[in-house]
Amino acid sequence: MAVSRSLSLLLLAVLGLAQLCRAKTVTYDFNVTWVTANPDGLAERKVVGINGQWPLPVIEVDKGDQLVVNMHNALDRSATIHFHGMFQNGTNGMDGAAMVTQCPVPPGSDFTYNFTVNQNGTYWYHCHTDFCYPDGYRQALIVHDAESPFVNDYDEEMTLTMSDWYHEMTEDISPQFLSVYNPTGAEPIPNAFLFNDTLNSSLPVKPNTTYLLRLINIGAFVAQYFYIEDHTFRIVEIDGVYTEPVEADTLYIAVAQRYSILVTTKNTTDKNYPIVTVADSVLLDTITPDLKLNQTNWLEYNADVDHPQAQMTVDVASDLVPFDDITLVPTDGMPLLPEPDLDIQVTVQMLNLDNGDGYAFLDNISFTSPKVPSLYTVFSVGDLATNQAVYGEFTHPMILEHNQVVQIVLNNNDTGSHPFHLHGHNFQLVDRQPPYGEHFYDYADGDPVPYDPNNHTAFPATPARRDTFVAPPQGYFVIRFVADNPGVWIFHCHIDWHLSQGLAMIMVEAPTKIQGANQEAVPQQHYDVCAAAGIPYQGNAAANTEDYLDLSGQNEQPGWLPAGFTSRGIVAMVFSCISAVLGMAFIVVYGLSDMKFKPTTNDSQATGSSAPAATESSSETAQAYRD
Ligand SMILES: *[C@@H]1O[C@H](CO)[C@@H](O)[C@H](O)[C@H]1NC(C)=O
Ligand SMILES: *[C@@H]1O[C@H](CO)[C@@H](O)[C@H](O)[C@H]1NC(C)=O
Ligand SMILES: *[C@@H]1O[C@H](CO)[C@@H](O)[C@H](O)[C@H]1NC(C)=O
Ligand SMILES: *[C@@H]1O[C@H](CO)[C@@H](O)[C@H](O)[C@H]1NC(C)=O
Ligand SMILES: *[C@@H]1O[C@H](CO)[C@@H](O)[C@H](O)[C@H]1NC(C)=O
Ligand SMILES: *[C@@H]1O[C@H](CO)[C@@H](O)[C@H](O)[C@H]1NC(C)=O
Ligand SMILES: *[C@@H]1O[C@H](CO)[C@@H](O)[C@H](O)[C@H]1NC(C)=O
Ligand SMILES: *[C@@H]1O[C@H](CO)[C@@H](O)[C@H](O)[C@H]1NC(C)=O
Ligand SMILES: *[C@@H]1O[C@H](CO)[C@@H](O)[C@H](O)[C@H]1NC(C)=O
Ligand SMILES: *[C@@H]1O[C@H](CO)[C@@H](O)[C@H](O)[C@H]1NC(C)=O
Ligand SMILES: *[C@@H]1O[C@H](CO)[C@@H](O)[C@H](O)[C@H]1NC(C)=O
Ligand SMILES: *[C@@H]1O[C@H](CO)[C@@H](O)[C@H](O)[C@H]1NC(C)=O
Ligand SMILES: [Cu+2]
Repeated sequence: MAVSRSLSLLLLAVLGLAQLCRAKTVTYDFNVTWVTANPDGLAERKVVGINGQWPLPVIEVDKGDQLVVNMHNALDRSATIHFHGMFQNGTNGMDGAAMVTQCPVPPGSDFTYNFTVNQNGTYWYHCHTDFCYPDGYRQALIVHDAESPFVNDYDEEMTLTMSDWYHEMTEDISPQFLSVYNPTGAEPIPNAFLFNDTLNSSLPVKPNTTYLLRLINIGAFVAQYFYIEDHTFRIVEIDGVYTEPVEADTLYIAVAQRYSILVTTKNTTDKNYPIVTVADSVLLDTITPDLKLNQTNWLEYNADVDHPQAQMTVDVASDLVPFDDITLVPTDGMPLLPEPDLDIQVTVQMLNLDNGDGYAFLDNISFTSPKVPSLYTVFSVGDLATNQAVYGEFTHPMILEHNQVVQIVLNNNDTGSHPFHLHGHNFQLVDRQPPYGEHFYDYADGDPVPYDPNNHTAFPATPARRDTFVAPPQGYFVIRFVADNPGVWIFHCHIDWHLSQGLAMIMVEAPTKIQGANQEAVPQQHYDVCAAAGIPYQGNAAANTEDYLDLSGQNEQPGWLPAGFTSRGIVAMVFSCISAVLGMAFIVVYGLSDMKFKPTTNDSQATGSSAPAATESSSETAQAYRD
């Protein structure tokens, strides 16, 4: 017994060593500057380039590699990089979430990301400061795996992104979005939808050949349907989790989600087939007349024959029934986690606060960045790191104990759908109502339907796992994960507009364990960046380094509307009626109410991504660090 045990340990050690020997360091030097691009052929604009290029480079590594990205910020605004879906196990400080795990990197500063990639599959990277990645700072990150369960089932692979696209800079859009002029919080309408950062692409394919397509929605807002005319495919991976292959014909890919599919081409080369993406127009408050919602690209079997436009059905919304991701089964067979040790229940709401702007809430908290990145608060406060209070009320912190089974029940009291992402983990998809498909909008009218622990559908025995999951309009989802990754992880809606409205909270996972390896993995350079940005990196959420339980001066969300104005419905109704008839009459409404005006010259949202001055203490500047 003892002998065989030590033998197997030895074997494990040897295998581990072999793995280590194969692992290499992959280094990227990213000089981040403005460049110009015109990906839709409709408008040239400034975009965030890397080393003078846009589209940005795809990061490619093998499992086990050490990935080093040396970022030099040559923009005139702050930036970071989040490696979406990477667990950052032991390197929480490399997660890239501004004011959660690092300071936003100010113009002129350098920041090195350095971590081990212990995962497989399809990921992406993007800027994670306010209003940053819609300007083009996002691209695929691929972890190649020579031993994937389907490695022998395909001949070639392709990486394909899709995204919404704006012609205006986010710094020009955002002040109008978060404004008293937009009380309903209507999201900015994109100008185009890109396919792999361009349009009208022909992807040359060989007949009778199987392709692995890695599909990634790197957009900031709009989900997209995806299908290929006259072709089915097999789903083999979602968000870095291998799944038992399942045949499907239509996907719904929310922002931040990834699907790997195997497509086998036909034996004949007489036709080209449209690859069709259709933007989910249900998310759009208005559809501008010249916005092209559906795009045709081609599986090109023969460059010399016709490239037909997609044969669109009449009513896309009801005719496209996407595959339900909750039904997938991971190849590793991980069973349903047991009943949770910690059950977090939160409700999504969209409400107006007393500055007239629309905010997003989990329960009654609209995430507001702390004065000190929460990870650095963990490092600062010693034993008090396990005390929720030190992180401030407005980061909405949850303290998770090491290896707890955690369940999040997310009830969505909003009529829109929200793709939620948890950093540092993937999670089991335990329940969602209504499911993807023809009933997805069933709860959109009438009262929201919250999760009922005593009356729910049977949970899957081997639940699908992913890192971004869509909450249906006025429905709910239930997810589970094990708190086996010490760190401060933000849980947030991946619609960038909603994140900026505060649709986020933080999980402070095993705080006393964060204070070991994770602390050592933060190099001095990261604190130097804070100093350069003028952001404190010690103390509690209020930057108090004397009394960690004294949160006075913390960043706060704006005040509640006075009684009688507490419902978004009333405000929206008043505004839409009055502004339609009288235009500027909203001023009268505000004049009559107790609402406060935010000085427009000091609209912190507009400066959300520029060089911060975090030592100021008003709730206005709090907005600047929302992330
Ligand atoms: C970054 O690129 C800009 C513009 O090309 C250049 O002026 C600058 O010297 C570069 N900086 C670094 C550190 O490479
Ligand atoms: C794509 O094709 C459409 C219609 O065929 C055309 O109007 C448009 O200019 C093309 N755009 C680009 C960027 O090639
Ligand atoms: C990256 O981290 C590894 C492990 O901590 C370390 O050995 C290496 O020197 C670091 N590389 C850089 C460029 O910081
Ligand atoms: C990566 O893929 C290999 C081969 O399929 C598998 O053995 C390994 O467990 C995977 N790693 C992770 C972290 O999922
Ligand atoms: C999609 O764009 C990326 C980045 O430009 C490129 O590396 C990749 O090859 C493109 N995919 C296809 C199928 O052309
Ligand atoms: C398709 O490929 C398979 C092997 O990959 C081969 O056996 C078959 O003959 C091919 N069929 C055609 C029509 O080329
Ligand atoms: C191509 O031909 C092979 C046999 O030659 C057949 O097995 C396969 O199903 C055909 N593929 C398609 C897409 O028709
Ligand atoms: C495709 O989009 C255009 C607008 O971009 C719209 O006119 C057309 O009806 C759409 N087709 C379908 C079937 O939705
Ligand atoms: C949210 O509600 C809780 C419980 O009612 C209360 O203690 C807390 O102060 C509220 N927070 C805000 C921001 O209103
Ligand atoms: C959400 O909606 C449910 C059902 O209408 C209601 O009972 C609950 O109070 C609402 N929650 C919040 C936070 O508004
Ligand atoms: C249980 O849930 C179903 C589906 O939402 C609902 O139709 C039914 O009325 C519920 N039953 C009870 C006892 O609440
Ligand atoms: C993190 O690493 C620990 C120890 O190596 C391991 O037990 C845990 O499962 C890992 N967690 C994740 C999310 O990778
Ligand atoms: Cu959202």
